[in-house]
Amino acid sequence: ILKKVDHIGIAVRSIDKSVAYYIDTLGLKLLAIEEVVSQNVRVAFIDAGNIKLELLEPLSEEGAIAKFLAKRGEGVHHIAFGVTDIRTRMAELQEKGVQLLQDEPNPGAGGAKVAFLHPKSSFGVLYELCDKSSKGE
Ligand code: CMX
Repeated sequence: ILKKVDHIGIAVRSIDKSVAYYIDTLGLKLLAIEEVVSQNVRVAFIDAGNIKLELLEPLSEEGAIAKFLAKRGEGVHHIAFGVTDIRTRMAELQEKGVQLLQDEPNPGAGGAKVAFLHPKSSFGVLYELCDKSSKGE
């Protein structure tokens, strides 16, 4: 049911400082920068060919990314699977014993609906389900 990785989330202290590495040094293309206030982050999407990279900078000292940076420093934060029909996918995974971090899909970047799988039930990896088909649902 999870066929395609949409993006990889990378926690950074500063998008302004790190984005030049991806654009100027690695030669990748910046797609968009936006604030996702509900997640307390500013994000930059970078085109990495078959997937995107999502740089995540905390908007304040609160929230998941700020906590991650304080505890682990900069680095890979999550892997996001592109899905359709996110509520059905969530229910299927819950039935199989996967611990979800939300009961309802949350608003994510680009108008997507998102939900996260707890790293404790995913062998140490924070996975995201990302549904762009349900924009405006
Ligand atoms: N990847 C893997 N493991 C992680 C992790 C991550 N990104 N973040 C935390 N963990 C682990 C910690 O190492 C810790 O493990 P130990 O108990 O063995 O030390 C455990 O999870 C609990 O971590 P914590 O630091 O105490 O943090 P919290 O429990 O407060 O929160 C998590 C962890 C994953 C539940 C929380 O970050 C969350 O709800 N995340 C989902 C939302 C999110 O990440 N939003 C930001 C992205 C927004 C976007 O993409 O738009």
